[in-house]
Amino acid sequence: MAARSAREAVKTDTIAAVSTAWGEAGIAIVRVSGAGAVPLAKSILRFGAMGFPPPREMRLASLLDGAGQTVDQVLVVHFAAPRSYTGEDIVEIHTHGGTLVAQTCLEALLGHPSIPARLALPGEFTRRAYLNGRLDLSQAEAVLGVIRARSAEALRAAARTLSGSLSSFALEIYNELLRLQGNLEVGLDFPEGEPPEVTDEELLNSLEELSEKLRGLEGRCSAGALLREGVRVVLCGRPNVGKSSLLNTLLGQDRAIVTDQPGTTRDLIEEGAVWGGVPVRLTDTAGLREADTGSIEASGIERARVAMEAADVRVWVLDSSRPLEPGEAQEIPQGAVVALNKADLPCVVQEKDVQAAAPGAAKILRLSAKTGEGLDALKEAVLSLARGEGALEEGLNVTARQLADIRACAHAVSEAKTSVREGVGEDVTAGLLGEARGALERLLGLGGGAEALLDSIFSRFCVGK
Ligand SMILES: Nc1nc2c(ncn2[C@@H]2O[C@H](COP(=O)(O)OP(=O)(O)O)[C@@H](O)[C@H]2O)c(=O)[nH]1
Ligand SMILES: [Mg+2]
Repeated sequence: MAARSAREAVKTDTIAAVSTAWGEAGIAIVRVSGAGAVPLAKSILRFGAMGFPPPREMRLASLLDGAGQTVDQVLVVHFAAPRSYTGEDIVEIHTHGGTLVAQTCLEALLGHPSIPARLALPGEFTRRAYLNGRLDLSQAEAVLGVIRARSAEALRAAARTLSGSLSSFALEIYNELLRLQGNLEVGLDFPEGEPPEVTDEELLNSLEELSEKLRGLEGRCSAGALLREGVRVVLCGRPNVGKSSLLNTLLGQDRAIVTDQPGTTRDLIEEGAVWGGVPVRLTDTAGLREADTGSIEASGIERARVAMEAADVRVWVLDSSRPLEPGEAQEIPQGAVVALNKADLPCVVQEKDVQAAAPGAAKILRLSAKTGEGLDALKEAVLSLARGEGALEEGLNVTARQLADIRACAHAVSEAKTSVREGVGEDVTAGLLGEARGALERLLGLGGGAEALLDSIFSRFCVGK
């Protein structure tokens, strides 16, 4: 009951915020949403002879401060409920840029003696859009994807999700699950001997089709998650093999210190780049070797290990101009890209030697941090590892949470297939289909997302969105 009334309050308060970034700029936009939006706007604005604008028409007005003095000439637009971003009455006041005008406008709105309004919480406008059915949860999260996009490709993926590509595809799967589950449950109510609604073969075919669709969706979403979160790439290997040089050449700038003294890089160095439309976070690490415990170098090595754990792709750097050190090739982690650096020098270590010593390596490439030779191939190898099956042009911008929901759905469908094949019973299969459906309900926020989930999603937004 308490939770419900909190939610009602969230829905009915009038909220206001400055929706543009702080600082000097051409304009700033103050946004008000809720039943008090129009009367509040009228109370702090003075319009010319034409009066308050009809919905979706912009008009000039004077913004008044508490004492009735004109503070600024502003443009005002009004969106009437339910045809607005939040589904409520919205008024937007476009002031001249500069923090003070927008702040004065906001204070005038929040300080009205008889029409209550409060400052919006982070993401609250978008949360209301979701609560009022203007967006589903996957679209609401895509709004943040659009705001945070770090590359043009990521922005396109977020826009596809926002326009409903993910929702419509997921809804199609959802409805199919509902239909199959319904058929099974009808079958359950039939007395012995009645013909079943669907044969096992039909059911298996339908489930197979669903699995296929979910695989496609998962591929598109992993590509999109990549675009959204960026790929974390860690450069690791023994000291002096050229990790810092490689970072610098990849970035086109001298970011990390390069010396011929082993153990120079001690802290992690992180920089962002965009490769082939994908945002990448590159981390240079201290060389991995035994160091005196407690030394500065030892703590750098510990951080390097943590960074390696968290990375999407590990690039293991070797110096191909000198024989490998004992145990060096054996340290190469499974699935790493091996960079045989210093290819500009006479070659001592061959690809095939590394292949034999580290059969788990995903790719072995000769390159030179000094001349830049082989670096494009390295970028391509990193991206193709991170991307997996999905094509970026089809990518849907999803969060890790959404990807997990899609995977949970696919998992339940595949369990359902097994249960049909093994003849475990229709009630079990129906239960699994219900689970699959539940995962999609979470994805889309159908039937009202749990309050805690909504809090965690919308708290990542800025105030005013
Ligand atoms: N010839 C040549 N020297 C390199 C190359 N990459 C790095 N070096 C040299 O190798 C030494 C160690 O490089 P650094 O980047 O500090 O290695 P780190 O300890 O792995 O970070 C420096 O003297 C670099 O100039 C390369 O591709 N070719
Ligand atoms: Mg270094």
